[in-house]
Amino acid sequence: MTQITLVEGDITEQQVDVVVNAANTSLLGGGGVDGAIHRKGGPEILAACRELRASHYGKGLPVGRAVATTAGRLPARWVVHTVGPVHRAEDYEERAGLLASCHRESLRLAVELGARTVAFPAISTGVYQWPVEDAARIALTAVAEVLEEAPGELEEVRFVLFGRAAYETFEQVRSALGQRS
Ligand code: AR6
Repeated sequence: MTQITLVEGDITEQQVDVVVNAANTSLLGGGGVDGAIHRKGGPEILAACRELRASHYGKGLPVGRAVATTAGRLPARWVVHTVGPVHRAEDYEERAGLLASCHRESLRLAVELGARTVAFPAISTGVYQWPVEDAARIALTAVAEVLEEAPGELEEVRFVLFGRAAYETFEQVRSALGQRS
C-alpha cells in the first residue's frame, strides 16, 4: 500500500527517486521551486531541458503534461517537470482539470521510470496563485485516484510543503477528504 505523506520542508533536500518540478512551458527555469531545483541540481538539468526543447518539445511542455530529466546533483534520480495552470476564476473547471492532470501524468511517468518514491511541491500555489486549500484538494484527490489504478507500484508519494501554513492546510484537507494519515 502506497503511503501519501506530508512534510514541511524544501523539496530540493528530499531523498526520493523523483522530485516533481512546478515548471513553466519553456522548461528553461524560473523562480520558486523551479529556480531552487535548477540552482541546487546544477547545469545538467538545464542542459537536459534544452535538449527536450530541441527535440520533442519544440513549442515547450503544455500545461498539465509531464516530462523527465536527470536530477543532476539533487539527492534524487530524476526530476519530473510538469506545468501547472495559472489560477483564474473564469475557466476554473478546465484549469482544475489541468492541475489534476499534472499530478496524474507525473505519477504515471514516475511509475514508468521505475521510481518507488516521489516528492511533489504544491504545484501552482506560488507564482500561479492557486489557493492552497483548493490545490490541496485537487492534488490529494488526483494522487489517490492514480494509486487506486496502480496499487503497490509506489512506496511513497510525499507532498513537500514550504512553510507551516501550507503544511497545515494540506493536513486539514487530507482529513476532510477522509484520507488516512
Ligand atoms: N521546496 C518546496 N516548496 C517550495 C520551494 C521549495 N524549495 N520553493 C517554493 N515552494 P512556485 P507555481 C512552494 O511559484 O505556482 C516558476 O517561476 C511555494 O511556496 O514554485 O506552480 C516557474 O518557472 C508554493 O507553495 O510554482 C513557473 O513560471 C509552491 O512551492 C511558475 O513559477 C509552488 O510555487 C510556476 O508557478
